[in-house]
Amino acid sequence: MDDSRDDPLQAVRGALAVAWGLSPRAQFSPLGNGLINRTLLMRDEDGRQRVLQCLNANVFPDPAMVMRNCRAVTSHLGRERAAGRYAYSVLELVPTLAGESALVLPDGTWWRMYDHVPDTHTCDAADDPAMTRAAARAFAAFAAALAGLPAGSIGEVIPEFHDPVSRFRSYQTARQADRAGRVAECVAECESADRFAGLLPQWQALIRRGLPSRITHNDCKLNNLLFDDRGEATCVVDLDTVMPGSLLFDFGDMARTMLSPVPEDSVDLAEVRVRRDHFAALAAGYVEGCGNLLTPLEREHLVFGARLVTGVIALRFLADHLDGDRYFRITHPAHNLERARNQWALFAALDRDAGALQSLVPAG
Ligand code: GN1
Ligand code: MG
Repeated sequence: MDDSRDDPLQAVRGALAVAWGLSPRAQFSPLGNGLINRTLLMRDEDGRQRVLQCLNANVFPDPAMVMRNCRAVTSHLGRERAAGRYAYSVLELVPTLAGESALVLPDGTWWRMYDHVPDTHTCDAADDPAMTRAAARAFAAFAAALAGLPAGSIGEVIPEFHDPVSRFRSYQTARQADRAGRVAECVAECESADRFAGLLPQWQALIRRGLPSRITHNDCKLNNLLFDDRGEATCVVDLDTVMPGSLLFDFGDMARTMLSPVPEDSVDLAEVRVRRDHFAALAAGYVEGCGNLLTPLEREHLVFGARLVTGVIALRFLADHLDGDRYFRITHPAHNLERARNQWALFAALDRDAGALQSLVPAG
């Protein structure tokens, strides 16, 4: 971003510089492909690089809770790493000069800074099964390391975030309201949503059978993991949705972003498919990384988790399209519909292959 008059940071640049002791010539450029928060790479004159984020207050109604969770997670993982029990890098929050973990500006926006992990990059689709396996191991190790966090130390930042029943209800509400007048052009996508509802009784049965609630990441997309220049998984990022959840949610988000050869918004639906070699790698890496965390009930339902989460995100993209695009960042008016179509295509492919895929999950 330059210093021109349309600099989108102009209004806040001075306050950020004062809060974190940056030079007036610090440069900011957009970073990553996140759909919710605004993320910038900050380069200061002395060569320092940091990641600056503005929390999306529409999505996170209690930013103070988000920051408490982030502090609890990063300090716990830091201790696990120091004790040799966690092999990955840990994000480090950079406090303001006043010692606060976030800066709250008079306009109500929340800003926070992380150290930049040097020589790393993100990927939107997995090139080869070795990458999928490494990613699964890293996200699994993350959940396993968080198992030691005392219950109650992490708040629920977005209630019912992955809850399929509540997500289906919200989709129905959006369809009924038809705020953007788009329902008529989404008939096929709404039919897919109705088919998804067939999974809900099975989900409810799993809860009754004692599916464990754990501290999970809840946004295990491939691009929430940093890779180093040799292609090794290095650091789990995007900690804002770490909260009580199910391992099936984490496995599901990995599946939906690593099994298909194309990103979640690709319009080339003929390319959307489940790569079995990637599934085998995903399951092997996940079981390996979880160690003895995974119970038989969880292990036996990993493919169910993949179907469930792929369906839930398709519902969320579709509901947002029907609602007039108020939640996810889009680049063009049909973007959320394209994402929904892509994820419904993947959902159908997972449904077709479910039995064969589950048989590829190692015994652990
Ligand atoms: C959002 O912020 P980002 O892009 O990492 C979303 C996830 C979705 C994802 C879809 C808080 O994640 O739940 O799966 O987009 N995060 C939130 O790409 O809603
Ligand atoms: Mg992200």
